[in-house]
Amino acid sequence: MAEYGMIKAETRGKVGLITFDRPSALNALCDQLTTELGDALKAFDSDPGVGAIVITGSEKAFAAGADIKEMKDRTYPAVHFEDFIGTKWETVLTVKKPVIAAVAGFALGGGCELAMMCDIILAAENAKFGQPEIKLGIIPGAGGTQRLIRAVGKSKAMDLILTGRMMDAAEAERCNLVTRVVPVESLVEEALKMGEAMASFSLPSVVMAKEAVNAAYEMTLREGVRFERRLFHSLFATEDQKEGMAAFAEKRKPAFRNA
Ligand code: CO8
Repeated sequence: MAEYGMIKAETRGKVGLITFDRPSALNALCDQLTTELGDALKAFDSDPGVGAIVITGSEKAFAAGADIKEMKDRTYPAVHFEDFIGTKWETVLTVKKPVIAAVAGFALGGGCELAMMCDIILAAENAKFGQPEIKLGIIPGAGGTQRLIRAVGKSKAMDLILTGRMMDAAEAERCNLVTRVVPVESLVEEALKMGEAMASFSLPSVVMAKEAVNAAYEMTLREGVRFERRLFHSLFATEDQKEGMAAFAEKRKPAFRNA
């Protein structure tokens, strides 16, 4: 695994674990950190030994947003022509394997948006989510206005985006932003367990299940069901479908080969 300066990337069993390591700035997402995150995600996605990926920060902060000090002097023409927050910030959306955000502490602005780009958010009891951009004279720029409303509905999204307030883990669980809340000290272990469970199944089915669920964001119900049906049918062309069903009939554990 490559060495990075602002993140750590390691494999734990069949799970790729990426840990933000920029404590001096509460893991603010500067250019270097974002580049390293993208590189590590691509490396894990193409590693046949990895079946799922966990992204986490420290106990104090998942990520306190885009780096304000790096952004503050940028001009309109510069951000426009560079396409600031362009595709590089969204590499996580191109990953085929499941990506779990394990969030403790602050997940603010771009940090909250990054967590929402992941497939699942698992929160520690001390997690705090928010889109405080309004306090800086800007608005969310990495999908916050679009993904938050889909996750929590209009009133809550407007409340968070227009007041810039933070919501705690209990509120985030009540409004379905996160799948569940766990103690801070077991956050990473629980996320790895979740990833390991996913990685134990046939990769083609895991990848297609993720793709089908994500398609629901962008399709009508009729198109989405049609898309799901096509993927479902295609899995009957895999060896793992034969193995999974034979193993059930023979009352044994399946030995998936990702084929
Ligand atoms: N950028 C740069 N530095 C930061 C950031 C940040 N977002 N957040 C914290 N830091 C730095 C602080 O400046 C401080 O550095 P120093 O010690 O050198 O002064 C250090 O981290 C510790 O921070 P605090 O002393 O402020 O710690 P506190 O515990 O008192 O407060 C808070 C924690 C409440 C999280 C506070 O730091 C804060 O409000 N941070 C800013 C949060 C914010 O506004 N985030 C949104 C940024 S804008 C954005 O994300 C736009 C999205 C664009 C898309 C991104 C795509 C992924």
